[in-house]
Amino acid sequence: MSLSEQLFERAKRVMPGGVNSPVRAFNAVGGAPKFIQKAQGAVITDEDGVSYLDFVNSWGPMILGHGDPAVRQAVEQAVREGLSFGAATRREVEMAELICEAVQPIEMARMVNSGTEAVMSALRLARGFTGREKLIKFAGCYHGHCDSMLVKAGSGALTNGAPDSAGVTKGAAQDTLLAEYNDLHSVEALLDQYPNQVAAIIVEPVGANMGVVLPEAGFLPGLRRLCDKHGALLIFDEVITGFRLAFGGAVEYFGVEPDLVCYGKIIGGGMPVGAYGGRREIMSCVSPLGAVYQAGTLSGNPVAMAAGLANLTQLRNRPEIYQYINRLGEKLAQGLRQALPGCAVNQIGSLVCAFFTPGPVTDFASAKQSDVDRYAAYFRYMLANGVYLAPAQFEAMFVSRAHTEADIDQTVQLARRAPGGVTRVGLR
Ligand code: HOZ
Repeated sequence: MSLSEQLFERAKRVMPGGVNSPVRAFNAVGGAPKFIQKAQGAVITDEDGVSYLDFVNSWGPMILGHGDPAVRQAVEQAVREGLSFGAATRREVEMAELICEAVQPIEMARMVNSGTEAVMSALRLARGFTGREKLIKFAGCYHGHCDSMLVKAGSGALTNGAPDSAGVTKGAAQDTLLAEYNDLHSVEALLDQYPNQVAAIIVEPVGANMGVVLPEAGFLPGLRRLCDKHGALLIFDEVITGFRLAFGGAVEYFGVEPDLVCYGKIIGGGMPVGAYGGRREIMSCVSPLGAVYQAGTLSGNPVAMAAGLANLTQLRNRPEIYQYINRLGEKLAQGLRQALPGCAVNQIGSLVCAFFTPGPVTDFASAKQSDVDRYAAYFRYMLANGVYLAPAQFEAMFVSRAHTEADIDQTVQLARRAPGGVTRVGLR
């Protein structure tokens, strides 16, 4: 038994499914999860000393790759100064300034500890600001595990067959209205059906938790227009796209201004963190300025802020990093399109996803057409040959600055020989 397998046996006795986040259990792809001991650059190494080219990248935040020297140095310095004070610090001011500078519509931001917290808080704020109760979300979009968002949710909820989670009360879910991604008519119909009742439309500007699903031209501007017409707020969940598609995230990339933006791990360079922000008028409703309560001892934690600042500052100062990772993302997608015939490969910037269906994949329904057993066979082959992909179809591949052209070539070559690959068509 490998050390990973031994750890998994121990873990299953004391942790649900042996993991602290469902997708890590490898239920969707089979086999025991790899227990990761360390990572450097584009490579992660498991407890058995086996190394893999990493396309998970902690689900997004390692845009610079693992173990970036400046991030490590900043964390070491912060640790020497103190782990947590539960009091205001310089670094959280710098982080809020950086976010406001990066993303035009954000005039004020509040730090929290995860994307889930950011979304939960932004939704409460939208309701407090508008005095309305209903929310529109899109089938297949994942916004963390707060109750009102666990309705037709993507990511691990979808992978594990629980897009509508047990334990969510009717009361918590009844104000969540479901629309179809890339379908403005479905949004408009809900706004018409519930006049003056919708507080906010929340969307992943790029769907990245049902695989990667791109917004069609006109979809995001259309949401902006509908929000303006009906007096609802537009919330971008940029947990995946923030600071990745561009320094200003999807807001900059698509040129559409939401009212509120949510961030998670992406602003922490690998540390647990999140933030939400928006126009001053709206953010002024947050306590202690306003009546919408939200708080947290670890919010703005100095070590998390240090890691995030070191990460984001490099991204701000070196725009060529975006050109590089976006070019590699495109190269990877082009390679996979040839390597995996009959698969729809969606890509935007450094986010890539191969669906085992001819596609096109444009929404939740078309994403679910993917043959997840074929994905699992493909995943297992890639893993056995040293490439670590997301252990579920409905996730993204993340390219980082640490990946090289040769890494991409090697990955594509391997995919050609994998089950489903061009040299293995018909074999499983
Ligand atoms: N929700 C994450 C994927 N979109 C998975 C988190 C994790 O397992 O670390």
